[in-house]
Amino acid sequence: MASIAVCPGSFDPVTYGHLDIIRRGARVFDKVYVCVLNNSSKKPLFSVEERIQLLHEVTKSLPNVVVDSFQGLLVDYARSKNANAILRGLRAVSDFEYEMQITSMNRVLDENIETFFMMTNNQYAFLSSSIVKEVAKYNGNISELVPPVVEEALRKKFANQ
Ligand code: COD
Repeated sequence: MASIAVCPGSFDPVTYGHLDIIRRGARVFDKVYVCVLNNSSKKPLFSVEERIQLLHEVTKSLPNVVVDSFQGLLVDYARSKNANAILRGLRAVSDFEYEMQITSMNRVLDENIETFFMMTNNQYAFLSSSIVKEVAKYNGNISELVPPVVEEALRKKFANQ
């Protein structure tokens, strides 16, 4: 049986931290669906289409990675792709409580889908889309935090605001 994982997130926008988890996941699973979903507690800067386009650009060298989006529950999306795993990244203890809550909820919704966690690469432990947006908004240097195509998209977004 093929191991198929969904790597879900807001990806608003994708950072080197996300990309590191996606790359490492693609070495472990046969296929990884990177799926943009709605996090009801966040107000996104980029549209779903913009986030998908950036994800496409930065994952194009990974043949077993598919970029997608879904409106609804993560487990429903995972089932529709015959995925048996959810892949999440963990940065710090502060991530743990939230991750435990959604992992437990997802298990109640579908006990056949396992959630796997990958520890962040130390160099990205502090990195989040929110931090990147904050720095970009005030014209700070984000070249170590996001791929060039994302940097350009952020510059354009804030130039138009
Ligand atoms: N290093 C390692 N991992 C990282 C880093 C980093 N620097 N930055 C982010 N990550 C990881 C995160 O830990 C996460 O695993 C993933 O990358 C995506 O992160 P975000 O912030 O882009 O995405 P989230 O956490 O906002 O995504 C939440 C979902 C959209 C997945 C969630 O809200 C969801 O499943 N929504 C659909 C509705 C649903 O099914 N809800 C679940 C039932 S409670």
